[in-house]
Amino acid sequence: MKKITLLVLVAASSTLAGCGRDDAPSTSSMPNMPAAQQPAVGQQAAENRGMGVVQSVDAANGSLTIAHEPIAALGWPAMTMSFKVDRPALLEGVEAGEHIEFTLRGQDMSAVVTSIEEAK
Ligand SMILES: [Cu+2]
Repeated sequence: MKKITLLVLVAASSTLAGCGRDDAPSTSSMPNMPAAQQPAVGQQAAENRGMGVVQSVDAANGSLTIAHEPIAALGWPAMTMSFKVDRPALLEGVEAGEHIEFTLRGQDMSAVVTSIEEAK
């Protein structure tokens, strides 16, 4: 009984992560996979790469808005959203309309941008 409750909680938190979409990757597609071997929920240290177009930069708040492409590792669809940056210097020279590659730390809407480079 205790284990079942835990699995329900894990499933619920997976649903909350990832831009508000139900994108839990493997719970239904691999029913025989032991829970312990599934990707850990809430690995805040993991970094993922994304690509997108800068919509606006808010240097005063240390944030920018990116129309990002899907980020498969996070199960995110393409969308426009605002991100905080890890440090203000990341925003230097970044302008609206710029195509960028970026890295994200975190797996939900509060993910923080840790690097920005111009896309080639
Ligand atoms: Cu998003």
